Amino acid sequence: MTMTAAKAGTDPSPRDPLRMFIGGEWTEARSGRTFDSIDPYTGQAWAQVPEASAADVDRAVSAARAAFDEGPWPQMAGVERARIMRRLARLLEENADELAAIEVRDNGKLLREMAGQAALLPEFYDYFAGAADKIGGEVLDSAKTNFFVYQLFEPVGVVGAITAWNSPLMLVAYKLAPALAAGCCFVLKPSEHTSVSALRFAEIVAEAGVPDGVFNVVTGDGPSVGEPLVSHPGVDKVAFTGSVATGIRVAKAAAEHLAPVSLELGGKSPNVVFADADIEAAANGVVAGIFAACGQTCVAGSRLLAERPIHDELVERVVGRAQEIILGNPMDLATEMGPLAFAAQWDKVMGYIDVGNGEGAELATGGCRPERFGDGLFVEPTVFVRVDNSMRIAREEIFGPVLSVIPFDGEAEALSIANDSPFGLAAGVWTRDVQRVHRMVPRLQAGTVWINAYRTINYDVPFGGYKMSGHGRENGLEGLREYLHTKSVWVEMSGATRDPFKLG
Ligand code: TXE
Repeated sequence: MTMTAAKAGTDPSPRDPLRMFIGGEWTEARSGRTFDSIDPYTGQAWAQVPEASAADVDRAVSAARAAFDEGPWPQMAGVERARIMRRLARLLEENADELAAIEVRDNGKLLREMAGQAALLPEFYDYFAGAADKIGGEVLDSAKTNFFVYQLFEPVGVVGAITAWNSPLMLVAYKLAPALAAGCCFVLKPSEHTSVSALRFAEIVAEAGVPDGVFNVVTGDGPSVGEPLVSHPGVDKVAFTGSVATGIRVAKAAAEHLAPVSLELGGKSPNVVFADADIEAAANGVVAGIFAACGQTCVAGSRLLAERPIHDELVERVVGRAQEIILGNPMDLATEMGPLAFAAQWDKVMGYIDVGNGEGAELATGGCRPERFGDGLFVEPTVFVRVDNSMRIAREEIFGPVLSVIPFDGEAEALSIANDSPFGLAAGVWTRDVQRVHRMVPRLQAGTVWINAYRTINYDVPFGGYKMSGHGRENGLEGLREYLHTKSVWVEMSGATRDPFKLG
């Protein structure tokens, strides 16, 4: 055991420096070095995490490679893999409170949000366990009738996964649950801001009976650990969640050895409210879209497109609710917004507030660090009005509690503004007009569209982006296909000799 984390309701701080999990063993970094994980609410270091290097990555990939090439996992009957995954799901249920508390310490998100996520984790493993014994293959009705042709779906091999800090274990589940079901082996590099939950999670994976080497965790930063992982020739597939700039670097590095990459990147998602919408529900959805999780979510509804007849009333409601948001200790269940996750993130968000003011947008509320938290990493819920879609605060991902409100007239203009973005992750549409809904949905350039709702995601529904928001899909059966190769098999049945110089 690497850490002695306390149970629910008590302090989850590990007492000793943590160790990584490689090939079924707990190990320090080769260098012996560690780095601090900082609790963003207290500003204090609360855990020491191994600072890995390329040598540790190589150990982890070799362990995963050996587990894949020689180990039982890919050859095991799907039903047996499913049994182990369900054991993992039950253990995750038992440890949900503790995992939630660890995540709050690591990234400062609300306990009420992280407790919900921790409660959902087992369902990812249950859902994909249900698919593990149904992967099989398919007989093809080929026009080449002298052949019996079928296709097999096989695990892609060793997965190198890199995740972000905003929903740490959930982003792992998006990747690991389908990868395990497919029979893949896995090396995870969690964000350097939130490594602790991944290490505690590894203990639970081992306890569930996942064979040694199938799941490995290496910790450290992007350049020294992430880059060697995605560049490693022993990695067959890369799965990444993070920023666009890093996603592009990751895709280039993986391209050097032609590993396929799935990328779940940023967004600047429009929340489009028409004059005929239920305005109370819409205002609530707008608040959920941008102030939940302090706006630190890839699907944040950071652009509010408001139809002119209801623009002022909607802004008034959203601003009113924003001013009532309870800021405070993320562990307190009454709190609605905690601190941002780390100091650089706070600097970035405050920088964008300066940009918005400089660009001529009008600050309707917020824009400051609330005084009562001293130099804590808090940002007031912020709403800019009179935003033009060409402004930087309407085009760039801020990843904080900053809403840009843009007025529009009619459906055509709504669509044109909504799609005028480098991103295409999600969109919300608020209207009572069912015909409008069906006109809008096919025209919106986004991987997820919510109608009269916002920020709902589930393990059984594919999730991913258009344009600079990335490619590939996570969750649902489409998420499973990311971890499978297709092998076509031709069995000659006639026994005839064919012309060796003719195709087919
Ligand atoms: O992201 P990075 P950061 C956006 C958001 C945020 C900004 C910075 O706008 O403000 O990114 O966050 C690893 N090779 N999003 O710095 O750099 C890194 O160690 C391989 C939005 O955390 O993308 C971490 O594990 N890996 C996004 C992961 O990549 C590398 C969620 C993400 O880090 C690497 C997160 C490299 N060269 C950030 N460099 C969303 N939309 O959900 C870094 N990493």
